[in-house]
This record gives sequence, structure tokens and C-alpha cells, in this order.
Amino acid sequence: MLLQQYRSLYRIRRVEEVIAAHYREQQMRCPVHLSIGQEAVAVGVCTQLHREDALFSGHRAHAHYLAKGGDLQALFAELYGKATGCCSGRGGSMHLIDLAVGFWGATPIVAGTVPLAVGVALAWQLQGRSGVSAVFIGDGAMEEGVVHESLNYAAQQQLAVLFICENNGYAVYTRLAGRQPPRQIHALAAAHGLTVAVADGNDVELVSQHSAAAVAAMRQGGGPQFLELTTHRWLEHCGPDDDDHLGYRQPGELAAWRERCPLALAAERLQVRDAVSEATLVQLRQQVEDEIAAALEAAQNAPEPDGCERLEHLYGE
Ligand SMILES: Cc1ncc(C[n+]2csc(CCOP(=O)(O)OP(=O)(O)O)c2C)c(N)n1
Ligand SMILES: [Mg+2]
Repeated sequence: MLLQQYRSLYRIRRVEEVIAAHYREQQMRCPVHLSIGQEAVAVGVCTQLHREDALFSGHRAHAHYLAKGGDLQALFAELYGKATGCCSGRGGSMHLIDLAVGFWGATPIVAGTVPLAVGVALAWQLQGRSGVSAVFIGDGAMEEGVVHESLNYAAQQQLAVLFICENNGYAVYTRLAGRQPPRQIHALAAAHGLTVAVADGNDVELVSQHSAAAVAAMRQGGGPQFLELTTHRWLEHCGPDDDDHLGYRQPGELAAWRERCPLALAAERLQVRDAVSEATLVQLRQQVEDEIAAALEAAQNAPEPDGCERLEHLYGE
């Protein structure tokens, strides 16, 4: 299991590094919010979801999409605005949708998908369908009124919604303490009557264990669950660059988080605890590199969308 998760962590890290490297060529004409440093949240949670479960995300969605089983070529192509993108090149980085893998949508509107996740869970409850509806939010999304309305309603109706707060300590340039009074984020969800847990979001095994418990409880009718997972974004809020020189982080903060790299933690555990050989990891990484190179090339060579289709999907049939 950890080896699979490491593969997924490495794949997501490298995909985003490749996006960052090519972004400067100005061929991806959409803003990109990268999750480098936060990969264990996406991987640990999605390991516990089924393909049929619904997943929603926000502006920082690449890792969530890939961890849920999203198609790599379709992700790259979407960023390049190509016809083979998961939204036919209409959406770009912040509007990923792929119902084939249960990825119900991402949106740049902070917290915009939260009530949609609740709505899916309500629909499935009314239809007598099992399944979990999960939504990733940031710490900043906790400042949106609709999140509290959604937590309240999900608890009141005992809906199978998994709220995952990826607490990276910042909304753009403002740290949590500058935005919210000193209290725990998960305490807000607990006050709404949800079952809550908090864990180190850089430890993929811990994330996975807490997610497994939350999902199992929901599948047994245990009502909505809330996970707060602490982590840190390594690069700038939006874009491919490092921005530590801007000085909005505490001195040494980024360096300390880099020391706690989710990939390095998993790799060390694999080698020291599970006696996985270096050769196995090298081979695994090479497979991932080959897959990424092929998917990138396919996306770059994919056709542009046919302009005639541009009014499709704007109106109901
Ligand atoms: C409703 C709304 N308000 C403000 C913004 C501008 N905005 C985009 S991302 C962001 C910060 C979000 O912080 P957080 O939820 O912690 O997510 P993170 O970027 O840290 O992953 C803001 C304020 C927006 N897109 N939507
Ligand atoms: Mg944040």
C-alpha cells in the first residue's frame, strides 16, 4: 500500500514540476495553483475513496484529480486548452471535471464546490444510493459563510459528506493567525455536530488511516465527517515560482516544511521499515517519468478544440 502511495506522491510531484517547467513557455494560458509539498493529503484521502464516490475540489486541484484516478494526458491537455482535455480545453487548471473517475468538479470560487458536494450527498440519500461525497477545501475556505451553512445542513440531514480541510496555514499571503481568532479549525466543524479528526497532512499513512476511519463511518450511516490536515505549500500561491523572498512566511518556516517532505517521509519509511530496495524505487520513478513524458507529448500534439463546439454545454438540452 505505501509503495503504491509513494508512486502516486512521486507522480503528482513530478507532474507539477513539469507543469512549472513548461509554464514559462506561455502555452498553458490559464493560472496554475500547484500543490507541491501538499501531495500526501490528496493521496492519503483518495486511497480510501472508490471510483464511484464523488470528489470535488477548488482552485488547487491537480493533485486531487490525479489521486482520484484522473487521466494524466487529459490533465495536461486541459491546461494547454486542447480538445483532448478533460473539459475539452474549455476550463483549464481550475475547472477540471471528469465524471468517469468520479471527479465532479473544481472551481476557482473559494468554497464554491462545498454546497455541491452536500447536494450530491443529499441526492444520493434521497435515491437510497450508497456512496460518499468528498470535498477538499483550504483553511481560507473556512472563512466563507457557505461552508458553515453546508456543515450545518450536512450534520442536520446526516449526509455522507467528507469535508477535508487542507490547512496549509495561508490564504494567498496572509497566515491563519492574521485572519482567524485563535481557535482550531476542526473545532468549528465539531460545533456543527460533525465527527472531526486532525492529523499531520504530510504523513500519507496517517492521512490514509484517518480517511479510512472517516469513510468507514460514513458508509455505515455515521453522518458527515471533517478532517483537518496540516501541511504547507512550497511555491507561490499561483504560478510556477518560489516566492519565499517576499517575506510573508515566518523566517525558516518554509525550510522546516521542506525538511518534512511527504515524499521523503514515505521513501524513508519504505526503505528503513519495509526494506524496499533503492533499485525498486529507482525503477518505479523511471516508470513514472516515462508515463509523464508520453502524456505531455500527447497533450502538446493534441488538436485545438473545434470552434464550432464552443456553445455546447452552455445550455441544457
Ligand atoms: C469567493 C472567493 N474569494 C476570494 C477569492 C480569491 N482567492 C483565490 S484563492 C484564495 C485563497 C484561498 O486560500 P485557501 O482556501 O487556504 O486555499 P490555498 O490557496 O491555501 O490552497 C483567495 C482568497 C476567490 N477565488 N473566491
Ligand atoms: Mg490555505
